[in-house]
Amino acid sequence: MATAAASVYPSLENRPIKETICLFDVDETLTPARQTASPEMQALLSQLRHKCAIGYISGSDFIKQQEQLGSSSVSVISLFDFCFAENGLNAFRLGKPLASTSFITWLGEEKYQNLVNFVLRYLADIRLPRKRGTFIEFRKGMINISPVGRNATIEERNEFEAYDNVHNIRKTLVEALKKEFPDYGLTYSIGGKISFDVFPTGWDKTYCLQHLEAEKASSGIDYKHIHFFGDKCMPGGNDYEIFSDKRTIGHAVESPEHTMKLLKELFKLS
Ligand code: M1P
Repeated sequence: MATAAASVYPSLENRPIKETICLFDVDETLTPARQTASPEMQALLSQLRHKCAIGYISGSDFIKQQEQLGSSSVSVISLFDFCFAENGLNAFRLGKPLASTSFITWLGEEKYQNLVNFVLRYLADIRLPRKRGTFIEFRKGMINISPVGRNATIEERNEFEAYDNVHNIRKTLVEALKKEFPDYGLTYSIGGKISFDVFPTGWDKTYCLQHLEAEKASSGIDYKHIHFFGDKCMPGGNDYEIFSDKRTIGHAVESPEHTMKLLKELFKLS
């Protein structure tokens, strides 16, 4: 299915703007947070893909992008040339997986359990308006920690976010983790509404750029112009590193509508 859909577009070597790629964050850049992309956004991305390569880069796992950008009949890997889930630790090029390593291999079981045990004890000792399920999500390239739990509904997510804005639940837990594990080489990134990501320092969204750089040797395409669009581009946000990386041209957006406006202006789309 992915190959059939990709064949509608010129091959990467034959795109009119061949050395350009547009990379998009997902939540609040292509879609409202944890929701689906609008038909207008899907149509615009399809138009853009006739001109240059397109990809997404997300801290979330692949299942979420399938829910938000794909559908029951369309695989998300057919909609983008490059799909970078978990900051590029789980990556696809034209529907085919690219090689990568994992968080657990890098950290090791012992340190991992020290971290998990600390977090579970910490969360057991705090009281919140609500707690739901899945407080730690184990992913290939990171773990995601959520005090309210990843099973929270949209209403419960919003409630936690408002509570966290006042009580700094996530920031305080991050500070405690930094203090407890100063030598673990981990980065803590508050990117969404109810959780934060924990990954080896350097495995932020810039991790995916190595896959694009490798294109020069594999397909001969030198992506000289890597446009990145994201909404969390301020220091501390999970788009900051890739937005400010010298290899990218960063665009800070406020919403999916803003992304569409910029794309229309930059690439003369309608
Ligand atoms: O895309 C940003 C973040 O989205 C989710 O965050 P939350 O559920 O807290 O809104 C998570 O998947 C997180 O990993 C990701 O960085």
